[in-house]
Amino acid sequence: EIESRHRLRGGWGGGGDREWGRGLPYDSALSQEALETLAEEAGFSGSEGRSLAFTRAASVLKALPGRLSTLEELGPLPGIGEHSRRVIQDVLEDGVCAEVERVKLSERYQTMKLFTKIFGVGVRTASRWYQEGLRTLVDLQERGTKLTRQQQAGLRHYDDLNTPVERGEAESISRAVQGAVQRCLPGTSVTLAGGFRRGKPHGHDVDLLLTHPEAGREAGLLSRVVSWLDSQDLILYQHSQENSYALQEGPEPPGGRDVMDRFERCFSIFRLEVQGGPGAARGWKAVRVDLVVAPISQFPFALLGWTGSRHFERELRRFASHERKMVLNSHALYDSRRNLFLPAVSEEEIFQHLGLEYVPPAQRNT
Ligand code: DGT
Ligand code: MG
Repeated sequence: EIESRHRLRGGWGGGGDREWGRGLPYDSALSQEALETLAEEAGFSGSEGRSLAFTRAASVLKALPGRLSTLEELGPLPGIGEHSRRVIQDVLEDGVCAEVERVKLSERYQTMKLFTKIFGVGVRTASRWYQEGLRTLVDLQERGTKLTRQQQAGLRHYDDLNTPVERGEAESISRAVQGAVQRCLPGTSVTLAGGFRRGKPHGHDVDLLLTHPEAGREAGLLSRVVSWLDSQDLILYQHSQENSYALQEGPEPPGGRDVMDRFERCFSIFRLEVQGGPGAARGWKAVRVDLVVAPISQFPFALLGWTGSRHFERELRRFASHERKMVLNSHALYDSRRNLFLPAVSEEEIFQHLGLEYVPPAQRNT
């Protein structure tokens, strides 16, 4: 069930964050898209390393100021390997890269993309279905494919869940959750994290962090909140996971890739009333919402970890471990040289511990 969290996202239509971003020069946006397609394809083939290399190269392009018109301008940029350079060169010279076009047209890539966009379906499941000869969403239904409850919900709400969530919609869901927590445990705060906190106007889901200023009071909160929301017909699907984090266990081993954190958490699909947009005719739209409960002492780490972007988190954790011999995750920061946890009451303090200047959320997009 956790598979879908780990899957690669090309963003809406493969363009990543481009459409809302910083007015990228046309050429470099095309190269970026090409590299993201190859990253996605590598992920579909289970080549995580190759996938990460293409993702990094795309991120380097994204961070470049100004227009890119020749490959030489790139110079010896770290993070852009031989293969990626070739792709960029093709795009600069011909407007397209033949390898990327072949990938985009391949039946396997298209099918993998279709299936991994189902909530609850990851690369492994999609790949198995492909090998079994399944090609369309109708195939899944007609051939009686065994689906988990999560995948059934994902299939039922496929179109809605693959329609971007607008900021206004995220805020409205945040308010509904705010209302619910005030009933269940007054004083609880609800924070909109993820891409919306970084200033994106739309996203694929709504990430909400819950915490209470008095340590321990948050215990048992999530199930009460979810029950109440459910009783208001606001929830179409949900499954929860208990908190399994214990500081005494010590830090996770460094270098553990993009591991799930261990907060108490609810993966859900909300039923959001809408006036316009794709769901207007029926008056509502399905929206993916993650509710995460963090104890107050871990909140700054959770906030930093859940604000993203994924790439920013990966690089920050890598910096912590390689340059500072510290282990950073969404629960804590651990100094391996001194064998101690470094507490923090704010994100600013975490950056201070790392010896870095504070990076505000809006600058964490690459
Ligand atoms: P979006 O929703 O596609 O517009 O983009 P984001 O940036 O909101 O991405 P999302 O919702 O997948 O995740 C938000 C951040 O939270 C991202 O930096 C990674 C982090 N995150 C998501 N799921 C998990 C998880 O299971 N464990 C940990 N540690 N972090 C997670
Ligand atoms: Mg999100």
